[in-house]
Amino acid sequence: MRIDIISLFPEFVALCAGFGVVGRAQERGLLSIHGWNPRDYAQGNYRRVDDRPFGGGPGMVMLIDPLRAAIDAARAADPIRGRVVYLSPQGRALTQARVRELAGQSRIILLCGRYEGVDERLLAAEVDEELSIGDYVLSGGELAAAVVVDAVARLQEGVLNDAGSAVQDSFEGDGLLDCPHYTRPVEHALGAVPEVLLSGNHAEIARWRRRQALLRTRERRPDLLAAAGLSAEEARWLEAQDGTGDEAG
Ligand code: 9WO
Repeated sequence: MRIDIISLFPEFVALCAGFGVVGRAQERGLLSIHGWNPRDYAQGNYRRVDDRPFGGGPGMVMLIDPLRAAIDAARAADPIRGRVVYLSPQGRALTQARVRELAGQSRIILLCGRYEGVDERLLAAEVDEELSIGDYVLSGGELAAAVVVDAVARLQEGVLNDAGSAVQDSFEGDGLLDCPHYTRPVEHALGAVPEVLLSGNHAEIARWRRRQALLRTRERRPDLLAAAGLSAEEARWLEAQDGTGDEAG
């Protein structure tokens, strides 16, 4: 997969993608990231990329032409069309389902704004999809773009060493939050590992994990529970739990 980043700080996004699983994806040639800086396509000695908003008010608005030239340059570098995705708080919510859909593309072009935003005419003409990573405002789209790159990269075939780990993620498999995880040592000053996980009884372990996931999802994200498709037996079991924590069993 090829990802192009249109940004005044394209190296920043690339740096975010340089470590761990995503860095390895690049080393293995499963992912290539290319940055395009509108400043390089801006005119005049000052290479302006922004100007004051019509109608007045605080902040600056990114100019159409340097952004369009940067997008054109990215397009000219590869014949794959690639969807242009703009990261902004006004976008549709990024979900794991949308991540999976993006991960299936052979190319995406991520457009990062700065200042107060981008001239609406550029967005209308060039942007195929506007995405938000959450209901908060950042100082630019770059961190949101890095989130998209990370989420999409780890789903590329061959990136995760264990093929099962992507489907076991929260949201990906059963629509529930993940269960708790434990590793060595069994006994620690901070507590013991739950007995069931040491039992070797895989059916019991699976049931315990599922129930832990149900408890946490009800506690932390009740909104997800409705869509998770509980069996009648599970719903009854959950109903009978008092809701005072994750440790019921
Ligand atoms: C800046 C500003 C300055 C003065 C008055 C009003 C203002 N609004 C903004 C603003 O919202 N700037 C945005 C910064 C413009 C688009 C890029 N920026 C951005 C993207 N901030 N947060 C995101 C983002 C992207 C995806 N998901 C969550 C947040």
